[in-house]
Amino acid sequence: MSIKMKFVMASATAALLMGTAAGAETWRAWNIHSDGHPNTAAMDRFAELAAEATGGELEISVYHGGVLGSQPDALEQVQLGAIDVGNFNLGPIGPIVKEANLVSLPFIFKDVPHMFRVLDGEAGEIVSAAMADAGILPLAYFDAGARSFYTQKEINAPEDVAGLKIRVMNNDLYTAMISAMGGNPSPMAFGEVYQSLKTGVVDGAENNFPSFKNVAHYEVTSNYSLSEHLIIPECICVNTANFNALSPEMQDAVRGAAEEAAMYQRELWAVQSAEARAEVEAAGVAVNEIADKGPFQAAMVSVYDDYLAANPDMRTLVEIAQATE
Ligand code: BDP
Repeated sequence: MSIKMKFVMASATAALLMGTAAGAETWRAWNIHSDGHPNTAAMDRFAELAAEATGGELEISVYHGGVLGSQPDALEQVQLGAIDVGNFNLGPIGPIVKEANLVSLPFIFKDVPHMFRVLDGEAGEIVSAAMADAGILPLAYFDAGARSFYTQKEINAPEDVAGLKIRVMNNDLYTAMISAMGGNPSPMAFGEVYQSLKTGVVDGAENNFPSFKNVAHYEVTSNYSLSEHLIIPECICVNTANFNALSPEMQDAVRGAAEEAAMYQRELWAVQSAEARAEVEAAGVAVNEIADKGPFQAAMVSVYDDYLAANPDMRTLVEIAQATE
């Protein structure tokens, strides 16, 4: 039997299981990244797997390159159900869902595996439930590595950030983080950063290697300093009501597709982060290790203190994360 035939039969079986009466449904999916980024491949895979698992009952049209709007706008659209699903970063979710801010506290995680252990545990359950309540239900989580600073000079200590205008994502915690190092934070949409770096509107930004490479920020930057100050997961997140409106079988199928796509994303991420680093280095970007990150962590004490004083109800969540081995 040809592969195509097998697929048709598998789809027909799935369609029978799902019940075909309602007819196919189409979801609009948001993705900020373009071709060549691991998340773009993972979102395409998610759409494919969802179609397969639902026997074609759910068609997901993925709009890449942020064409459906900036991330903060797209998140609002998801809450309203105008965009059904997307690959979102938990950073810009923080201003909407307080609990999601756990992951935006600088240096809260020891490394990426620790971040996933926290997400897979009690803290993660609290964060996911709060997101779902706000209309942004996480189906699975992506690896987004760690974010580090890039500017026209080496950063080795917080003093090196002092006086620099640094672009950050839309979240007061990032503004506080840069201010605590003596820098000038500049919240800005991702799509505007290249031009701002190029024309000197900002002196630098911070991101992981795949995103740094994919949107060509490395072309207008000379140094990437491994501060690794933020380890922010990303999700495949869906409008909660639209997901709940699916039959239980369809929900299982879509969740399974998201989980499998996320596993695929994590594999791609490992390979492509290393490749992206090698590529930007080959293109002339100097990458430096930071011998002692202690001073950066010390500079964040006031950020934690101020944040927890203003949000005392976040203290337990922070403690659970910090106590996670
Ligand atoms: C990338 C994230 C994306 C963010 C972007 C940014 O994948 O969600 O919008 O950084 O810095 O790494 O805005």
